[in-house]
Amino acid sequence: MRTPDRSLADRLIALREAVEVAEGRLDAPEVGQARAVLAKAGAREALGDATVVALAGATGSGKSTLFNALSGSEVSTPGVRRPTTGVAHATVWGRPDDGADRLLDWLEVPRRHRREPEAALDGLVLLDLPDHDSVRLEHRLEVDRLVGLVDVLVWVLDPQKYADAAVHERYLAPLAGHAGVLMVVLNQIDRLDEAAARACLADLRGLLDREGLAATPVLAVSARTGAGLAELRGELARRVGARRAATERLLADVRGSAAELAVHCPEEAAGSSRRWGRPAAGGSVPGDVVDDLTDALAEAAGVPTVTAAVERSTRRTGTGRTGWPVLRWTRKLRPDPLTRLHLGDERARTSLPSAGAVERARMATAVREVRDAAADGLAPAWRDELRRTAEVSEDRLADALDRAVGGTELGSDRVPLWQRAAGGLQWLLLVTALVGALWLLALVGLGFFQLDDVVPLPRVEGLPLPTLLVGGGLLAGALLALVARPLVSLRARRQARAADRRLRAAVRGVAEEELLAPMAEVRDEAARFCGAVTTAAR
Ligand SMILES: Nc1nc2c(ncn2[C@@H]2O[C@H](COP(=O)(O)OP(=O)(O)OP(=O)(O)O)[C@@H](O)[C@H]2O)c(=O)[nH]1
Ligand SMILES: [Mg+2]
Repeated sequence: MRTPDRSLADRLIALREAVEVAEGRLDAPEVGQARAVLAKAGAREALGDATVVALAGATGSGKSTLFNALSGSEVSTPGVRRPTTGVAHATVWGRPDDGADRLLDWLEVPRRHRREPEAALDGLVLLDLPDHDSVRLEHRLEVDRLVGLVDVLVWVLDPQKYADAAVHERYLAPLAGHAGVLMVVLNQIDRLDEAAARACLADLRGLLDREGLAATPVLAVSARTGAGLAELRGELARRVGARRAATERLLADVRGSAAELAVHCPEEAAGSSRRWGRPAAGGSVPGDVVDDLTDALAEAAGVPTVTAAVERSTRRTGTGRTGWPVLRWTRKLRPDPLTRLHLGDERARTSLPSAGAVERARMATAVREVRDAAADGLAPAWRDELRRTAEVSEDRLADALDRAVGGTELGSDRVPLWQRAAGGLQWLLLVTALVGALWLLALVGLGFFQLDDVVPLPRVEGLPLPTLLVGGGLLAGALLALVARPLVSLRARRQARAADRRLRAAVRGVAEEELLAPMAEVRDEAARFCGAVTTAAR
């Protein structure tokens, strides 16, 4: 299988993401190993596998001329008036990729030039720095900044100023511990005859040895004639090669570490071009499993108790309103089943009975089913994480459910028009019966005083009117109550169903917030982790 052309930088970014996701979630030794690889890579390597070589030195030593000679074209303008070079220039060897550009962005080198690929020097980024002893402060600052960042520092000296104390004290001596990153070039060697050149080189060598830079190579070159440039190129190629090897080692480390992390990702079917899969993110729990969970939670939260109370309470008030006024007061003796539950206060716990063993067992089963569905396609470590998440969620569930049920609006308090009308009619009928009764009473009184013949008794169809009023009023009232009863029941059932819907929606909301969302988050994280691991490993 061909290794995809992915830069070390991209792989490191991916590995870092995988470690970030795994932090605090995956308890596995591979995560620690990946962290160690990242620490080894450091910040500089994350920017690419280029070798940054900077030419530094005093003004007029010939840095820009040497830079151009190495670059093979006039990139940096050498000048007669000193100092010339104000900002760093760069030449990049090798195929264009954004790695070197990113690196130069990071180094803040704006002027860039690209060279044709040249096998030995591929990956070399050569910088021409402003002079170090510049009178202009910004030049000095630029040099100081870049000297600390580059991989190889080529210090360019000239025969006149090679022993300059400023260079030796400020730059070369402090680099004694880093002799490996330093090279010293004695430029303008064409200006000296052979004997003088040898003497000058010997003197410089002794100077460096005394400063603890015995391991630092010194090369004599002439940027103008090209003498010694081949050796300089050779030395640079060696450094580039070493760095490339180090990069390759790091690349292998990163890929190896990512491959180890990949045990926490599902393995795809053999024969597939991709070895590791990525679990689907987000809501993977099937609808019917969620429905089961909602049912179980609703039962455990006492939703059936509440809906039954809603039905009874609605029927109670309905019959109270439309029933026979004579019997109405008896209802007042029984308390409203709904008020007894103390719903509607979100701060306090309701008086709903807590779930019994059966409900609790059913709830646990439903939670387990949801968890198993969410764990589908996840590697064991992520399943563990999912289990921990579910446990935390379960602890919070009971309180959240009670709050949700207590805070749900159960139905409108609006009295239906027909119930109002029926109630009014009941009163009217009662008054009618009362009028009839009073009339009869008056008739009894008149009879007692033998006066019943004086007042004529109106009759309807042969029946005396007061008797008709009493009988009709009472009978019609009872009949109205009887007719209203099924309508009241119908309304009560409807109210109960509406309350049930609202309560279930609230319970579903709790399930979503406390259980499904945290689990989906674990899945998302697992997907992110496996995506990053795949990027870093393949
Ligand atoms: N004879 C001779 N002259 C050289 C050589 N290299 C550079 N020069 C000359 O030295 C002068 C300074 O060269 P630059 O390359 O501009 O020097 P620099 O180090 O870049 O100077 P700054 O940018 O000011 O720091 C120029 O006139 C070059 O032609 C060399 O090898 N031999
Ligand atoms: Mg210059």
